[in-house]
Amino acid sequence: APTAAQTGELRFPPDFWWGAATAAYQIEGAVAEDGRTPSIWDTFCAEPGRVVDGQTGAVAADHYHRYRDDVALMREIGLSAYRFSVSWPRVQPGGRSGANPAGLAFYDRLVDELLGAGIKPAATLYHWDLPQELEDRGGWTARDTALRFADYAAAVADRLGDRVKLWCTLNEPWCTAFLGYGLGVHAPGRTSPGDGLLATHHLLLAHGLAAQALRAAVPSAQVSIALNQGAVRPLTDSPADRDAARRIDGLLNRIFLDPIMTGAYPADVMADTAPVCDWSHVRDGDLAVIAAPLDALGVNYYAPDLVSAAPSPVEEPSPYPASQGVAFHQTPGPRTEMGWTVDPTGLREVLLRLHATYPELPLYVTENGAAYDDAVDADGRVRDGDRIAYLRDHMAAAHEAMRAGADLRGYFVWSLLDNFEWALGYGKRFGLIRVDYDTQRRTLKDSALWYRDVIRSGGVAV
Ligand code: PNW
Repeated sequence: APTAAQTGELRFPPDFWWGAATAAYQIEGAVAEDGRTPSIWDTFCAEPGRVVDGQTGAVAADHYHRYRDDVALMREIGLSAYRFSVSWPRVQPGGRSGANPAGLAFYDRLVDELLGAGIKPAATLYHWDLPQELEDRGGWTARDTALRFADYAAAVADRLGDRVKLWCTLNEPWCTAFLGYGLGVHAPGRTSPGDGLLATHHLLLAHGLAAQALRAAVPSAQVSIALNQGAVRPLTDSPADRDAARRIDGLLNRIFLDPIMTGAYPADVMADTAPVCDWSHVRDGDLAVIAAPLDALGVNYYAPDLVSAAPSPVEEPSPYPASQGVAFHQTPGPRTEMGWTVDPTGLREVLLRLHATYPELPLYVTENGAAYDDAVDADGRVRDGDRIAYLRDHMAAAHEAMRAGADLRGYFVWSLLDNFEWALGYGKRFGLIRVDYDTQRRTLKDSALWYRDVIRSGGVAV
């Protein structure tokens, strides 16, 4: 038989977590069932012009009713872990009342179903569905929202903490703060760069308080946060372009990572954003809460960024506060349906930088994947070779980072199922499993069958 080297097979550790990820609002549907109240995404979707074709998550992939079938499909693929998110307004209607037993019961059933299938549950507490009532009181620009989040985290930990193997407090606070409050293309659709920075701090405070609540409820809880971490590259080597890259790196990566890991905001980012934010909302003691030790860091990686200094102030609205001096460019290379350039070297770069900066920090890739315009062939198969190539090349990049020392424990494909891709609606399909939204029929794409073989063999053929 050929050796691993001859066939070009990259071996992963036997205890490596092979996962897939989803988020509540993107797959569950059942938005008015069992006591759930509206979230900011229900509100946002109802506003004309916010989401492509006025689509909403009201039904989505109907996972709330089909979770048993979906877990059976996960088992067929052979997943060792599944990352889902808990819907705050399902578990704590309005975000302020007591816990809703019927809402918690859904996640209780899901977790048991996963364990019965031999799949480790990884739970995200906030994947963007803030209870609307809390938004009406200021949302993430209000400090109180962070305190409410800690109560909610405690309720979830009380019910699921004996079985959840990994917690993610927040998913991609960059998106919530800068797409939701700064640029306004995500819920709640506010357009104030200063609000984006207020939201950043209150999200981080919520993370720190929730970490405390999780550990108080379950001393052995494994606590992480899923951050967008990207490679930000300068267009040229000029000092001006390099400074533009420093600025965007600060607002994408370091503004979230540094307070958590070191207990301080990056001084350059505070100076850069002074025109839109005086930072007086940061109170004594907050940073100590935010810097509670992490058990692992989750990295969500899709594509690199390419930036330069702009010759004149850029007028096009940007998610990045106070960055009118920065121009964004398309990284050369093939792109996915999202328009995002396929560049696995960025993932290796991100993992190696994290390893170099925080050598002891265990890492998970909590999201990585691609949207493609999958066709269903006459024989019912979805031949998504482009997705297989994307996943294979990113797994190979992750493997390189591991060989260079990064302590990567697992990898979650975004996403298990085709789902509601936020403001872009159902047109962008990220799933390993195709969903026919007319019939709710599921079909394993070729990528799912390929992933099954990767998991079975514990290696990726390149
Ligand atoms: C992430 N950007 O969102 C989310 O965690 C998922 O819910 C989502 O479906 C997935 O990636 C694909 O979009 C992002 O503008 C949204 O750079 C926007 C950006 C990045 C990630």
